[in-house]
Amino acid sequence: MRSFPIAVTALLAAVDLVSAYPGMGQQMDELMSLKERQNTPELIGDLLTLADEELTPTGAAIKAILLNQAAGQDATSNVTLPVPPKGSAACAADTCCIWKHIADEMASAMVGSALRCNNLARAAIRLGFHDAGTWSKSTVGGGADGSAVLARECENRPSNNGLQNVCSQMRAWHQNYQVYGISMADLIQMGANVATVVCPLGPRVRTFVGRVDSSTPNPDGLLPGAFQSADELIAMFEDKTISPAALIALVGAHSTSQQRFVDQGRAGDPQDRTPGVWDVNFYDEIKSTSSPARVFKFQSDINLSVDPRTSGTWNAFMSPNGQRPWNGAYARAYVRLSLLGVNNINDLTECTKVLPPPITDGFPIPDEVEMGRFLQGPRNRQATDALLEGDLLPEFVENL
Ligand code: HEM
Ligand SMILES: *[C@@H]1O[C@H](CO)[C@@H](O)[C@H](O)[C@H]1NC(C)=O
Ligand SMILES: CC(=O)N[C@H]1CO[C@H](CO)[C@@H](O)[C@@H]1O
Repeated sequence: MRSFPIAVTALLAAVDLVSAYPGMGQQMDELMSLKERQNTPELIGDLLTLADEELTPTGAAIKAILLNQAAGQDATSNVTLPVPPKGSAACAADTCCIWKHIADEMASAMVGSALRCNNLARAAIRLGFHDAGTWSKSTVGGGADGSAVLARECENRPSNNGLQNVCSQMRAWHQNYQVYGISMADLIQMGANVATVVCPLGPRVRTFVGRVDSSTPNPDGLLPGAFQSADELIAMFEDKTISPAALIALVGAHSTSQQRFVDQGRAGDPQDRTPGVWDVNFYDEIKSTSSPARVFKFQSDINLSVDPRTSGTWNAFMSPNGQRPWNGAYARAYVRLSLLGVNNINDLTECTKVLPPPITDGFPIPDEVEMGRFLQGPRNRQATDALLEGDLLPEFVENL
């Protein structure tokens, strides 16, 4: 840390101080309060009008996360074992109990044989964004209300192309668990957070339940496209109370992804060299002039990586030092995103403890040779499909 030039140090602090460097002490606190004085993050929902003395412990905790005063991730909280069976009185007595059952079921569906996160996981992360992201300060209604599934936005809006399978899966899970009183809105956000933490190196984003569902279609036109300019994207996210720095953290979710519809001729091509892994190679690759053939870059990501308002944050998330600040910044930004349009924040319950543990100690690529061949080679259906499923790549790659 000491070897960073001042500007980089200040930037890392601005991006995410608390969770990147817990307990760094005096020097960092000063940088943080400087940043805070310059640009206090906005509050959202009922937190805009509630006085501090009216806040529940959870309301106060969320407010602290939004104001950069507490971490948005939590690697260690855990449930008490044994977990009561679903349907038991003991399980019904604890709001988070049923969510432990749900999170376990989700986690096992979201990882493949290579221990990378799979298609369902990626889609669940994107769905979390697309359900919540239909809210803005300048429109009415919308947000994290389950409408992506309940109002069939998934099926009816081109912006949700590729999310149909995860929406069917959410519908099936909801069918199985609605008897326990869960909302679709919470199910979708739980899905996103389980998916994020089962991706190797992904943060364990603090997770809250108690959102209210809606089956009314949300405002349309509030989600971004891959050919938009940095100007448009920054304005779109600022209208959601998401700062340019937070936007840069959030788009890092493309670290895991494999596009299908931006260029259908290249369906399954990943956005960095390590699809299914929540690492910072995405930030490197977007700026690299020597990416392998299979890495497919969105123009929107390229534009954001070079815009003067966002390039500093982008650079701070690149390797070799970007992982920790990125995870912290992503988690904080995602807590905000997951609560857009939610007007009962003060009544929510924190259930982070039900999430699987994070994989924090690095992730050696188990099929490095095959991955190298895949990345450098022409399109290969077998390898692409294995990658989509989070499975080990086949040993002998034949071109199809
Ligand atoms: C600048 C804003 C953004 C743009 C323009 C954008 C655009 C896109 C596009 C075009 C795809 C590919 C879809 C396909 O062809 O299958 C995609 C995938 C994805 N996006 Fe974004 N996105 C943005 C922000 C975000 C954010 C904020 C998140 C999450 C927090 C996110 C998470 C994902 C994930 C996980 C995928 C992979 C989905 C899958 O594999 O099924 N994106 N995004
Ligand atoms: C919670 O406890 C279980 C059982 O001991 C363990 O497998 C799991 O890794 C723990 N989770 C976290 C987040 O530490
Ligand atoms: C505002 C901005 O940076 N837009 C650019 C995004 O990328 C495309 C393709 O390089 C450029 O044509 C735009 O000018």
